[in-house]
Amino acid sequence: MTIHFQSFLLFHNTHKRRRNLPSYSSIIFRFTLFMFCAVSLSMGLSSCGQVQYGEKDQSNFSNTSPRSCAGQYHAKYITGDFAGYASLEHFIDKMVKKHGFDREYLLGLFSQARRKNWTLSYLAKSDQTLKGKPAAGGWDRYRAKFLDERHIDAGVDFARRHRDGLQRATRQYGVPEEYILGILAVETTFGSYVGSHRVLDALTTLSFDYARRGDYFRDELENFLLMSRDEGMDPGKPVGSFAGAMGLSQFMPSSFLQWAVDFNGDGRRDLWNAEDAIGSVANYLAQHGWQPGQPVITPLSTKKTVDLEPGIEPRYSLADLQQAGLHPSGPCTPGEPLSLLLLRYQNHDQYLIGHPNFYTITRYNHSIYYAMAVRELGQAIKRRLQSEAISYSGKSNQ
Ligand SMILES: [Ca+2]
Repeated sequence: MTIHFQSFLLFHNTHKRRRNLPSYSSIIFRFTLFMFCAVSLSMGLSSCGQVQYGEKDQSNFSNTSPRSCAGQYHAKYITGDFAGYASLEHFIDKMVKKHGFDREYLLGLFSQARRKNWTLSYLAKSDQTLKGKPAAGGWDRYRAKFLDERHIDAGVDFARRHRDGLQRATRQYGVPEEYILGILAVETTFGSYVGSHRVLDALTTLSFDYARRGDYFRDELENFLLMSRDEGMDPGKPVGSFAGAMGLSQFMPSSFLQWAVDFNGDGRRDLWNAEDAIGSVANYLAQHGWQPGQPVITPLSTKKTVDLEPGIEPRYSLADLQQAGLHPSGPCTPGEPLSLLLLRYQNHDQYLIGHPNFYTITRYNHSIYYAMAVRELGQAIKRRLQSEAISYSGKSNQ
């Protein structure tokens, strides 16, 4: 797109210097100029500006117009850290054929990408720690990272500044404010830390140097380039987590394409914007099955060893749990699929029922402790807001 536009300017300037040409030449010249502009425009659209999405993506972009690739990138071949990577060249071939990207634009872009070795070693360690059963005290340690005054204060401040957006999201998507707040708190402490790694570097490194999950990250890289083009974003600019998660809500590019919404109405989906992040989190939960007004967890009482296997998956009925000597402390809807949750404190274990809404939170991050921290932090922020509202109301009535 850049090249075509520059070519047009060069020609246009030439045209300005030829104003005194004879009329016949002028007609020929103007016709030539018209044809050149038409071809340039056509090439520009076909190379970069035309958005071609799969069926699944089309509905998500119905309210946005196609935009051009942003950024000044152009090269004839890949230089830099990824020079000579045949797998990257195949990827670029795919982006050109499947989505109509300009090859030289992508060659230039990936010549700027940097290989991040520490990302690879960090992910390899993360894979190892995922194996094995949760250790005693695991929930104490996880909970302590989030359930503190810093997160609660930040949540109260964020809720005050974005009260209208939170209320609108709850009305529109049926998700209570405290769960939106809980996710934004655990993900980035409301934007205090959204990551400092260039998404291009993270995803390119993980796509072509991390064999174990290369397929996954190549899909995310593909989605990242589509996202950047659609939103008119320079793909060399966004920063995020070491794995390419972006914005206050830490969406991966595939989640962005499917679930991000323009909630402040400025025509762009921007997860670094608080209001768009609020709407996008609510939309994500709603689309993953959030049931308004339904419970999330119910504590279980038990006095003997539990024989059932705990886990995220909702594979038990209420009768299954009761037969195993587990009794809910609150009402449960007969017939709903339930998860048996285990929280491992230092000195004891606690079992809870995870209702379908709990399972929905785990679709954001597949971890029982993550979803529990989201819930507890959201509840803590809600209680603080309520106590301050009562305090304020009491003062105003005096
Ligand atoms: Ca927006």
